Amino acid sequence: MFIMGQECRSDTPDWVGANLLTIAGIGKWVGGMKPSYSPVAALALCLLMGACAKRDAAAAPAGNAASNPAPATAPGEVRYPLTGEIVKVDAGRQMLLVSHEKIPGYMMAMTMEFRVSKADLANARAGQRIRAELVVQGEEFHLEKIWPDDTVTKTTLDAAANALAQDTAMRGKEAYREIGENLPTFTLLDQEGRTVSASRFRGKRIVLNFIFTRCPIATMCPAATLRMAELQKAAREAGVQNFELVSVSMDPEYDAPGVLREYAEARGLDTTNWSFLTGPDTAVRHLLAQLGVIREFEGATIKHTLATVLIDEQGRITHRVDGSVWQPEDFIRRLKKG
Ligand SMILES: [Cu+2]
Repeated sequence: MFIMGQECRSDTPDWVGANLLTIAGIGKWVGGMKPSYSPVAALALCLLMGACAKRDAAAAPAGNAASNPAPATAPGEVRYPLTGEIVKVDAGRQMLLVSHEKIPGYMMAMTMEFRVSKADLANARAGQRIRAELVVQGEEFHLEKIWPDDTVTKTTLDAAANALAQDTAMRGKEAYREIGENLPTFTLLDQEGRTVSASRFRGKRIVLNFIFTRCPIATMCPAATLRMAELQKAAREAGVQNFELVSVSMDPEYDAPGVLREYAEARGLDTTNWSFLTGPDTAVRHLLAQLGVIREFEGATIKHTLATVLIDEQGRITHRVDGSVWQPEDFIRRLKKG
């Protein structure tokens, strides 16, 4: 399910009220939607779908992994962490056969079938080690938030996240990277669960931003994604070469690779040169800090700013625009110059 604002105005803080939100069925962009924009510096209070979920960790300081928003939990639903190995991908029945480890307090180790989302199914490979959330509701159960959990992937992601954290610490007050400085080194996972490092984009221009799929404020993340899609189309029409779009999730607790894939597919987004990245919260947190984007968990909400950054072929930051008020033409002009 996707949430879209039924109104696109946001100059007053009353959009915090649920009256601006409507829950639409699986769908596409609101066709022809032309949002008007909130003031540039406005901090958005993004109401998460998890509003009904309890937030014990809410009081923890922002940036603490434990302060991530709780999953959107339906009444009577219980969630268990699950680890195991995919034995078979049954595309026809949209099921994964998984040999899973013991689920303390619920089930012993066994091999059984789980229903998964179409995106998770498309990402799944037989023989792959995964971790996921087992969602049980009465007789119904399925897997959500599936992450690759093999040793190589885990080690690579953790090492990169720790290096990035150390880099922030070493830079101290200069952690924020200004125009002219390099994009920090990072390793994350894309919407297909593949490991992606910053170095993969060397030799290409990148436009990078941060979003999260649960963001219900039409003028914030959804508008940013809409802009990126416009930019992608305009860049292609203008014949811009060696150009990639990167959208990093600021909500990795919820945005597993399959969630990002579903987000892109449901909106008909073209991922041939557009990556949706997620990964350890440590990596995301330090990337946000170094690129000057604020994210704060507050109750069941995420308060965040937005920034769109242009990076050149050598990995240098050459331009940035804060907020969702930016014109694709501004970036196209700069992309054409290179
Ligand atoms: Cu948002």
